[in-house]
Amino acid sequence: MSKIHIVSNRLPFSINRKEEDYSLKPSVGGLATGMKSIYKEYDGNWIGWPGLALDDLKADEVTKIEALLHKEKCVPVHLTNEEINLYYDGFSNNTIWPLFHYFTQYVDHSADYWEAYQLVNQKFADRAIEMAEDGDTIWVHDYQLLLVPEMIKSKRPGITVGFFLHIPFPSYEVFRVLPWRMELIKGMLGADLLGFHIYDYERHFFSCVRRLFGYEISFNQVHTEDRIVVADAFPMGIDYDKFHEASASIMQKPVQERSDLHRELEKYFLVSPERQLILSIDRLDYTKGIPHRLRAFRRFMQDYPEYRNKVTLIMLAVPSRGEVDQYQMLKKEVDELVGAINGEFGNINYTPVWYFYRSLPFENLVELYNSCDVALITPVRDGMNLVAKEYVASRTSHSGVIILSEMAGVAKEMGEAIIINPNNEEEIAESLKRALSMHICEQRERMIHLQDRIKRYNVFKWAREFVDALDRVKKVQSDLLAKKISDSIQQGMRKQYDKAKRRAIFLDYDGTLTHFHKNPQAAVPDQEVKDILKKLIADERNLVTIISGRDRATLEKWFDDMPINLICEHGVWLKKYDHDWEMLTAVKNDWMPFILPVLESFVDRTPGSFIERKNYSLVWHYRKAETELSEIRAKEIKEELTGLVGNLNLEIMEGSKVIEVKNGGINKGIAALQFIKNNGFDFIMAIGDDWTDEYMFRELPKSAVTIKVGIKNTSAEYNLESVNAVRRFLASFADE
Ligand code: ADQ
Repeated sequence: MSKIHIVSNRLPFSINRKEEDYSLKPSVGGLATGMKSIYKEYDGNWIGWPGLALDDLKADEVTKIEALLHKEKCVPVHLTNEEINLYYDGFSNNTIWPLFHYFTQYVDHSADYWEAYQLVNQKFADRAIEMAEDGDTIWVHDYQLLLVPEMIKSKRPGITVGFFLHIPFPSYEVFRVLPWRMELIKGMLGADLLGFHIYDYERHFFSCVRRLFGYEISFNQVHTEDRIVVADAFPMGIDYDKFHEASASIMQKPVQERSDLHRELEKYFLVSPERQLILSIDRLDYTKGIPHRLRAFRRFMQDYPEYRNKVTLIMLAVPSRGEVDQYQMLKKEVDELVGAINGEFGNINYTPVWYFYRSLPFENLVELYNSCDVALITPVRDGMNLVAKEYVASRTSHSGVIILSEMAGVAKEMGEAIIINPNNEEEIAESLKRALSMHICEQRERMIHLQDRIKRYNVFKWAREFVDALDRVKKVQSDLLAKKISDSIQQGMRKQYDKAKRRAIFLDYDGTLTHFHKNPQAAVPDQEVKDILKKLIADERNLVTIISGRDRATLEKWFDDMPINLICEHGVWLKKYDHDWEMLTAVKNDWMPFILPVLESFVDRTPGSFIERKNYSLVWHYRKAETELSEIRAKEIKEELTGLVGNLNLEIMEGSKVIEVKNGGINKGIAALQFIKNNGFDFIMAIGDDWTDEYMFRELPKSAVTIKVGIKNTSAEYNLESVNAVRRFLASFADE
């Protein structure tokens, strides 16, 4: 069975040092729980940083730690203090984290960080590659390792790579700010499957891919030059039963066995049974909107004085990234706000905000989830937010209300929560009032629905769905790759080719022999193409024809120094190398004055697009225009033209970033057929990249070798992945 290995910044254990002795402490986070089930089941390794700096360890300590980790099938990537400082605190947490959470003002673009990020990502990739064999899967996690998928794939294409991003993926307008935006996307595109928490992040990612790389995206598949990459949304879940069962058992414990915190809470309710508790739990991070929440609570105390002395906000903040300036400032702001609110509304018997700046043991966390009437979860940006799910899972009584920010990924799954805008203090204050006074029947109705969903789509299901989706991606890829020309297929073709006495070779130009250019007139044939063509032509048995949508003048100018046949404007014109141009079918161009104004109106409204006038067709080019706008415009233009072309016997053709209006009844297939008619060819080959070439693939005799460029659905018999592959393929015929 092929294995699944996990790569994440941290290993799922932390290392405890007691004098000379070391032990491992398992992490309890969501990722560790979900992934443990996978890497154990699939007999893989977990590759990650063990959490201690290499410079702080002696050689024998490293050996001891490695041995402990080895038993758990964990493979350490050791990092020095400097690497941690630049790669982790630096690029990961000071560049990507603020940028991806829309805090552009905090983004640090230090080149040192970027250097270290690349080097450390390479370390992770190398370690992962060492552990995996071809056919295995490596599942890479999160924003610290965005370059790893490509680093693995480029060295070992036989390994399947999955990637999951745990934080938001920002919109293009934010992402474009980064100097290394191309590199990050390229890194991610090394994966076969990319997972995001919600569709919005996936959509932003696609938008960046389209705009930065111009790759075609159909449904959720990105077609790169030589591969298909799939992206999808997988909302991460929690270990529901663990929280639910812990909560049930804690509540059944006899009083003397209960934790101090639990007893304190009970005492509090005993003294004032009317009191209600609001819970707020996060890492102390500027993305979590903690000051906004405190201000909203102050507003609530002001607007609804009847709740003073009756409602307490329990605010837990886990210390996080304390060495970073912004986090220190945040801590100060939160301390001051808590002080101000308690000063303003508190008295000897009443403290409105109970503030804890520390991490709590699991049991206490569940007790709090269980005891608080309202969970106030108001991040300004959050990839998912598992606290909301943990609160739901712990509510064994089915009561309780969640107030949830629309900016958290989890809000998409929790329609039954009260959804708020975290910047709207008034709305949050009102929602607090609504939550605290919500009838118990309504609370239960909402909570039962939430529990149903979160229990079903738990962290194990989430991990399983990702792995199943990876299998489906492999199937899609292998179906498309089934047409790829292997060495043995190529040898077979070669035999046919050698035996043949008269060969017809049809070659499309743009996207087949040469890459697309933003300016079509710049796509002049380079020396390599010319050399390949010349060698093919030098064999007397070969009749080589460039078959293109281009106009006569351009093709003639580019190929006037070689004895080659030309078919242009998709089959309107033919020029045998020693003859004049002839028209294959009688066509007209008196329709142009009707169509031209329509195209012009689209040029005016789509900056960067332009019109090419050929003798017998008009082309609207939009490769240079802004991608998303031009795709909308392309749909509009087709709709508008469809109403006009019917009566004029015209056709609308959609090529690669072009819409062409031309005479009906003409295409590359008809032209190629006319050309080979009665000519006794015993070897026919056609290569092309877009759907205008599909006519050729369909019309030519079954015995013809038809080849589509790019991994796409096609009626051609074979696939070559790129222009470069076409050149190599043709050169191999030309050379021998
Ligand atoms: P985080 O930003 O860490 O995760 P979150 O998903 O809420 O955010 O997870 C926090 C975890 O810490 C929870 O499991 C919670 O129980 C625990 N925790 C919080 N306060 C605690 C305390 N005082 N003591 C002990 N434990 C405490 C990132 C992304 C999220 C995404 C997750 C998972 O930022 O958006 O949901 O990854 O993909």
